[in-house]
Amino acid sequence: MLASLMVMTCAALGVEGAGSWLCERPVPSMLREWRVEDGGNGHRYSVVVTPDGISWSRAAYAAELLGGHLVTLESPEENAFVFSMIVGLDEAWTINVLDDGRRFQHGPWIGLRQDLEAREPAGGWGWLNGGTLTHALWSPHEPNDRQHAEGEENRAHYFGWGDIRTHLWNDMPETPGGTGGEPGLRITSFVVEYPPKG
Ligand SMILES: [Ca+2]
Ligand SMILES: [Ca+2]
Repeated sequence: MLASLMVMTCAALGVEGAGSWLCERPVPSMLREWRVEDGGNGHRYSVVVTPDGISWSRAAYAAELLGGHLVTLESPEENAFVFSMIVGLDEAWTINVLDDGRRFQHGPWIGLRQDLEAREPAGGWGWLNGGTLTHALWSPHEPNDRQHAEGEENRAHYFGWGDIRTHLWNDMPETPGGTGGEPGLRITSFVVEYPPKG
């Protein structure tokens, strides 16, 4: 159902340039509702996979094209629901191996970003919809605002280490693996949140 929604969106908008990647390849995805009767908010969620990698801003733009927004995880329960959608989805994760052999799991972008004027590394984080970050689920030692050649870490995504994918988050530059950045470092997916039906 959602796959056809995406195809329609691309065709209807005649997306070129910035959005053309959406139309160039099939997009594995699923659409799930966090049902009110299950304690949820009635919103629907999908995972969009972009095998060549995608910047946070392009992901946010694409989420709007699809009729939603980058996911805003405003409770631990909502975060757990979304994580249950992505944890087993291999295409949504990439593995980054450092020179010293340590391995990290890089999962989907989420709609969490940092005010550029804020104090580093933990200040000024907030949701795209203006919601405040009332419960931060950072991975241990994150956010660390690790300096990359392509910039500071001011956007957030799901993260893990070794072979473990977790429900916890890491801060990351807007364009991972950008010019001068770490070769091969990519985020290859994002989660879209849609309003309730009707
Ligand atoms: Ca930062
Ligand atoms: Ca980080």
